[in-house]
Amino acid sequence: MAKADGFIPYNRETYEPDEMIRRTQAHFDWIDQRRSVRDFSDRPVPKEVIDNLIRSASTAPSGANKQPWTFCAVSNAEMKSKIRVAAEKEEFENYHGRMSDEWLNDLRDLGTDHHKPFLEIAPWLIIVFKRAYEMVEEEKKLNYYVTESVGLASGFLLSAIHRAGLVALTHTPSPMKFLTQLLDRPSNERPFLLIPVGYPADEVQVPDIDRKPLDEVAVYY
Ligand code: IYR
Repeated sequence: MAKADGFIPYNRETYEPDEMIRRTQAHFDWIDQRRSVRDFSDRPVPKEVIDNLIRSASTAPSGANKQPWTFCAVSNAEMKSKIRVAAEKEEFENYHGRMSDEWLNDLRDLGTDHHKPFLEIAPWLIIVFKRAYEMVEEEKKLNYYVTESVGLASGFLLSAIHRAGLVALTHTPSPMKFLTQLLDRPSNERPFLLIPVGYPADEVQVPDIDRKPLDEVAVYY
């Protein structure tokens, strides 16, 4: 088939319905094992693993293929401590006045509070920044669907972390402006998520909460 310049063939294996059912069931069983974890081991994780996780995240689709994200990977103990101190300061305010009673009540099952020891214990913190625009030779260049794109990349990142047998938490110590300052990011970048990554602590526990069943999340027409 003739193709326009700038296109290349894309050939992927396809499957018969029975095999698709088997594969999609197996994928669900696997990804359903992923949980947000707040108790990490301090066991080191090689930088090469983090490189590969970020490479996988960066394969996500994005508006006009602008790939409007930056992943800051922090293993330096001093920097992790600074991030913990600043995050706990914001979270103290969140838990003591900034969050509504309804919000605090909704968090009860998760057992969270303003203490965030995992920010020092986890071997890596990946801070995802969204790039609102690009500066190219002092000219502002647009990015598109930035939040959607960076959300997708973060989802890809979480699934790659799960594949590695590691655990993570999608943490949002808002306001997150302190991350721009501590990590010295340029003004076109905005902090999006702070994701500690590592091995789980020994005998880790997670909240006994459920996924919604299919009939609550899917509508067929
Ligand atoms: N950012 C706070 C509060 C918090 C908010 C939501 I929404 C959560 O799902 C969990 C926690 C914290 O990290 O403790």
